[in-house]
Amino acid sequence: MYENEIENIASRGTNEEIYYGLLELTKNAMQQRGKIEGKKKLYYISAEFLIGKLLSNNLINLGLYDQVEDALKKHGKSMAEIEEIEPEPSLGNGGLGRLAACFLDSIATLGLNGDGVGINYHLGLFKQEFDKNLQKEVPNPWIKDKSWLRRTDTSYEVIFGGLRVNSVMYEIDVTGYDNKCNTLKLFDIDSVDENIVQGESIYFNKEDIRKNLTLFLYPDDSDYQGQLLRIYQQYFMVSNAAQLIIDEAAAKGSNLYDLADYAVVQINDTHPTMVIPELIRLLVKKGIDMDKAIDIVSSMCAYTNHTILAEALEKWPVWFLDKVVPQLMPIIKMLDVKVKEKYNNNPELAIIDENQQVHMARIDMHYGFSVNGVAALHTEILKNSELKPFYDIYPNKFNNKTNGITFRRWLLHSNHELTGLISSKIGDGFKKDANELEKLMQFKDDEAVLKAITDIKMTKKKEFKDYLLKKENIEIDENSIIDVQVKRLHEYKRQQMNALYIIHKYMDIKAGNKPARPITFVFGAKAAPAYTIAKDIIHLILCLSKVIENDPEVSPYLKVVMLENYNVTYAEKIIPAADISEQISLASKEASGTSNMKFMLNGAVTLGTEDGANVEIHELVGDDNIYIFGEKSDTVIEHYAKADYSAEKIYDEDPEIAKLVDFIIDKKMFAVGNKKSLIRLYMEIVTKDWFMTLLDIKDYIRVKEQVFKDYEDRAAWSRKMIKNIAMAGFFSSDRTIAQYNDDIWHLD
Ligand code: 26Y
Repeated sequence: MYENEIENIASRGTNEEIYYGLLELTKNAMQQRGKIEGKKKLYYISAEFLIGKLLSNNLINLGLYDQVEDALKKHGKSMAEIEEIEPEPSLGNGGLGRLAACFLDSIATLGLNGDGVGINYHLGLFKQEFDKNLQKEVPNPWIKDKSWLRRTDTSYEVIFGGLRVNSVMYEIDVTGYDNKCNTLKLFDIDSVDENIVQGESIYFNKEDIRKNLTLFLYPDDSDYQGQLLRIYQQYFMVSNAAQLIIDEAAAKGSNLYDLADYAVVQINDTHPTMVIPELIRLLVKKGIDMDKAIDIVSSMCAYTNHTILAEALEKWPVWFLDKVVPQLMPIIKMLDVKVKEKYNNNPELAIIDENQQVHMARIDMHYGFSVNGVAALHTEILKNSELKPFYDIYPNKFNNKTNGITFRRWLLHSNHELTGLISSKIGDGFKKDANELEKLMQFKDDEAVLKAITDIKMTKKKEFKDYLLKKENIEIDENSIIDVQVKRLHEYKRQQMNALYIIHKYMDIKAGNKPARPITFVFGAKAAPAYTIAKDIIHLILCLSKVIENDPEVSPYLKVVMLENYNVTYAEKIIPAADISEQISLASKEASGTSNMKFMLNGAVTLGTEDGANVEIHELVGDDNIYIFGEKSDTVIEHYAKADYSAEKIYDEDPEIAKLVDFIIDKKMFAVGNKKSLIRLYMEIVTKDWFMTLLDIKDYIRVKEQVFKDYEDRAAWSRKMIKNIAMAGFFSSDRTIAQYNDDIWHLD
């Protein structure tokens, strides 16, 4: 199909013309496919959908990719250059948003009736630029006249106290791999005004809701106007979702008493929690008795928790909600009273606490039917400590759903070479059933296959080298070991510990110990605009990069690269090129991690703590094919309980560690950096170190040295790579989604 059209498009003059031609063709082809249907529908509500560029992925899922690539080749073009034209949608931040995108792909691939519901942020998450080795945030407009978005006639009124706005629903088709389509529904308002953002700034009048409501994802919330705006956005998202759910069910014949036969809602972290009181409110408005409405809604809402960081569990002051969503407050108060009556005023279970704060996750746990964590260890920690009081009263609600990733994007699209090799050895079955990857183990001693795998890694390193040179004018050595840590910047993820290792290595080389082979350390991370220490850590990394570059004794052996504006597109380039995957969070703090799975699938070996899904990777590949270091989660949790961890004590008693930390404020660093920022970070690490960097630094250095040593046995390393690829099947999001459906959603 489409031969003539594709040939015609490929013959056009400019890459732009080709891109827009392919965009239209792909959109039409998806419409032709038709929609997945069914009585019951899943609504996956999420503040983020980090969908990445869509052209290649959609072509792969439609089975048209090879045909397009061949046609382009005939005209001297490649998909890679056409893709450059496509803007990356800026609708997410990190793992939670990318997970939502992988899930949409798998839901459609499995033929399940399920849509995403979110917000159409015009300027998205900020775009990151580096200026004087500091992060600068600028707006990231991504919506063009012609895009994947389709404007619909669906519109709802959303009321915030005295303020009324009308929504516009946009849709993006999501095609399954060799299957029909679902849709991602993104709500916007007509009156939004991009002009209230002046020039390169991400600051604007936060009170002008009509103009700013759908401008940014996570606008700065360091002041209370910013926090109120978050609530406006959240309510806007869920009020639209709730109205849509009720309309769609009614259109299919629901009398609303049976709404749960038509709809199930997955609440992605607490950001969409207000969908619970909003659905109750709407059902009551339609004449359903309050208690009945609560029962109906409770039987159709399920909650996913993505964090155990106390500060990330959302709490809003009652007066905030009174101001933004006065119509919801009586319902939230009533839900709270019922809990207090039932559970004897137990303060740990209260929705509204004694300080008049509304605990969003507690609404989900009391008034939803399922609570899931995102990796085995994470779910155990939720049950046994973080959410224990809730597990005690609702043991049957708790379940684990270990995260997954879509192999269409993270293997078929991002690594054609590896995909080709695998197909040639074990056939194409793994594309539909990822567990078939295990068949690769028959080749674990096959020298030709082992060599082919290392050759592909080299090809991807060269490709990345070229990309980086063109994009950022940075040159790396493809023969170096490429060690990568890419993820949101957060102290618990411990990018600062990786930086301390680099300092160690720098000093070691200065002392005359040259590494067997050069090493390239790659970072990619955005820091939240108001998170000062996170920005200081970016500054540290950028300064280290300069100090090393300026030092001819060290620069032949070490290079530090901080990618500017790390995003999905960048991830697709760097992950296949990585030798080592850094997953070094403080044990117990990383709910799951998903880049760990992407790296493994592309043949990188993990250097990590026993945290999140690393634990499951470790179990699958065995001790010889992963590098584990650091304190275990039990010990860490004990340190927190006893409050007995002291960074200062370690610093005072261990001169080797002190030497590394002191380098942050060395005159070499001051020469290239900002004194205030470096001193602030130094003080933070010595006096606070909330995430216990100094606890694990020595073990980290020890094990990392071992990694670099082992890398030199190329044949043995290649066997580690094949084992990682072969065992990655468990982390397909097709498996995760099948489990969500079997245990929670029960769609036909
Ligand atoms: C500030 C607040 C509104 C907020 C904004 C974004 C809170 C949290 C987030 C994002 C969280 C996030 O991305 N969590 C990650 O979810 C992944 C998918 O489950 C996990 O793999 C990862 O461990 C977790 O950090």
